Amino acid sequence: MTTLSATDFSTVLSHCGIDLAAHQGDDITVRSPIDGATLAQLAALPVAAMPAVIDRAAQAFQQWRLVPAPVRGELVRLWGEELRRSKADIGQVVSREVGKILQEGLGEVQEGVDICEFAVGLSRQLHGKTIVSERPGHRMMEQYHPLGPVAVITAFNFPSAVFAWNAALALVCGDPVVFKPSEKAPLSGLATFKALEQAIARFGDRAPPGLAQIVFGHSDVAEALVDSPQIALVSATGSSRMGRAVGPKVAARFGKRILELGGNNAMVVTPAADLDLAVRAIVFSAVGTAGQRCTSLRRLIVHRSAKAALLEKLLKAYVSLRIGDPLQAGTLVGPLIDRAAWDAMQHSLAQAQTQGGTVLTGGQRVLAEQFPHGYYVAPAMVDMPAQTPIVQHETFAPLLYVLTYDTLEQAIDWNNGVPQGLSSCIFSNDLREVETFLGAAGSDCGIANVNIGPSGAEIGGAFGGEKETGGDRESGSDAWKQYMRRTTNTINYSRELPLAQGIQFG
Ligand code: UN1
Repeated sequence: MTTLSATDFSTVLSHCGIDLAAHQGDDITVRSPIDGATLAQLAALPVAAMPAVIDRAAQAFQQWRLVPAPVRGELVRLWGEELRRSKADIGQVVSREVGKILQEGLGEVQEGVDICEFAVGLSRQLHGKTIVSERPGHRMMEQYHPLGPVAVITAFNFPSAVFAWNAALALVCGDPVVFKPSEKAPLSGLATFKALEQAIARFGDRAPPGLAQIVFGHSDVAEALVDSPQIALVSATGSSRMGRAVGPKVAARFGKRILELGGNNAMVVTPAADLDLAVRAIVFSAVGTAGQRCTSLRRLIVHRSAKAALLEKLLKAYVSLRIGDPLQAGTLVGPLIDRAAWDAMQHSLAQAQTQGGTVLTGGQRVLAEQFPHGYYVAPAMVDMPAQTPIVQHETFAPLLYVLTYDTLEQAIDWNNGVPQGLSSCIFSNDLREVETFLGAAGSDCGIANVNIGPSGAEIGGAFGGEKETGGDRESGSDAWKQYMRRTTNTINYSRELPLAQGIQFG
């Protein structure tokens, strides 16, 4: 039995402003990974409808770019208010639809609130620089202007927050948004979008029609966005395989892109680590969200001298994990998103064993009697003799590989020796080890942490990674610049026309 009946769920949806009848259709079946129950049957937008959607966004851009940025910020402030108000409901939808525990569902909505607040502040800080000119009577400066419509294509695992990261920044930067949520999690996306619609309604006619649109559909709908020259920026989150298809298409039309792709995140545990702290961080980052964050911990690189003590503590923690209904208080590990995820995990486990690995714990399906259509799994840990091909592959499941190192150099080589470059961390209280890991010859990832795990980043920092992770950044810091176009202006207030580089002409 799950804690949320079908009637309760439809009440939660209606609190979020969702009327399923308005989206009814036969194209997309939304199932809860908790028990396999059908949550909704939705209509997909036919691809032939996409030009009109994109035109509407382009029309909206003509007006929205002229609204002063702090006024645009006011809309995002209202969105943040709506998200705060609906936090409990949207959090439930996320939990029910993608199976993450309620705490994490709520945390995800909070991430949306946080980015809205960040974006409101930003709306008064879209600064360019003033630059000295080499010519007398001249001044240089740069300005940031709105870019154009932004397409936001998201994955199932952060169906609310990743839309909010992108849309909050896009909107204050002066860009309309077209949102294509994952087919596996359209309701969480819709709930988050409805909060934005609510904010737009309160904001009134200062918001042009078509400022924010949501499209349900299959890959052809996403492709229409990717291929359209009217879409100035494509922000896509998903697998490296997806990014390999999207990246070149956007590049071929000289569009901008933000790609947030696969991660294969490691933790280095040195002899100078606080092991109890490390254990807590490992458990949260390896089994939280059932290992289905792009920042989940996948590789534990531990010093030979610390290994036995660390594994002893860790195995104890693993066996006491509460696996089950993510809506039940006390559960720490919910189900995998679907059967395909379970199959992929089994395949990787088999490969790991063929490649010399020893399963230390977990890997088996659990609760199959209670939830015949839910794929619950005991989080697995596999001791590996080296960084074999399967270890270099991202498996989206709670599957942690353990590697044993002797020198810090070897540990850093392993940390960097995978195609992905999203997140990483070191557990050590030794300043030399820590700074080496953070330095130029240290971790090559977009995120490198000390004494915290690789997942659960705050919105204030730029989020993203190198290599097959895509190379781009979203969320905090100066990621907003990607949602704007920069112009460099040189202004001559003299009566002469000196040329740069001292050129004499005529
Ligand atoms: C993702 O998994 O796509 O850092 C995003 C984290 C979250 C975001 C993850 N704040 O784990």
